[in-house]
Amino acid sequence: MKRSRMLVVVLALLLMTLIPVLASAQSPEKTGSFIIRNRNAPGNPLAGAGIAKATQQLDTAKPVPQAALPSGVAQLLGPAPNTRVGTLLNYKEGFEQVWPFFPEWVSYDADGPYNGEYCWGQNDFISFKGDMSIWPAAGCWDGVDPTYYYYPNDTNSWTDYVMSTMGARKANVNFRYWNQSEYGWDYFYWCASVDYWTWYCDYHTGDTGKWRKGRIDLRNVPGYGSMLNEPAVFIAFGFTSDSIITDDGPFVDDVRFLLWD
Ligand SMILES: [Ca+2]
Ligand SMILES: [Ca+2]
Repeated sequence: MKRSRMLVVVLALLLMTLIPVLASAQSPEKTGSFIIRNRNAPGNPLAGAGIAKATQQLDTAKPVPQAALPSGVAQLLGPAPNTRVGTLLNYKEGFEQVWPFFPEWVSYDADGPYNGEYCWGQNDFISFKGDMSIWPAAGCWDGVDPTYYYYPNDTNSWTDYVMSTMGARKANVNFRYWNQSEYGWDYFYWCASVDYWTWYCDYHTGDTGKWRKGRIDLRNVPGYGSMLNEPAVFIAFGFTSDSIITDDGPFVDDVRFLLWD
């Protein structure tokens, strides 16, 4: 009897010493590429939680060879000199002023008022620079403050920016992001599209643990190729969550659009 009680005590002590070890274990995270077709169609199975699930299935699917990238204008012209900063466009958005503003930026809930109407909006919970950043549930009718709330379930929140890349030999979108989302189920996306229909995206799911650099290189968009010399290129930040378990989610700041001729 005494011995078994001792065993329980020893086991309990062992568990208590393990708790900090488990707590300090690195949170999982993952990035990758994903193509979203017909993002905003009503009833699109790839909307909201559907996109999250499809992304998860993609991760377990066999790798499919990507189509050969079309030879971009940039390849013909060779590397652009890197000494001039954004000769065609040098637009920096730190979300310190009123945002979003039309017509360049839109922010919206892709499934409308279903499950509440949330979209990207400004917040001062955390920021990379200045006081403000954007967060996918801070805007629109049901928007909340990330100081007090996690992102909602079934989020399908997007913000799109449109610009021309005509005459550009090089075009980058650089930004900073900080994400803490349910690993494997809730996804932060950064995407580019030339038709507002098919979106070529990179994603992050899990915990960055810090601010991280993100980039869209429009000379070489994964799965598409060059988006240079297009009258309209759409850039999107998106966030989708499934129907259970929430967290802090993604914050985006210090977005810089740079186009060189
Ligand atoms: Ca800021
Ligand atoms: Ca979730």
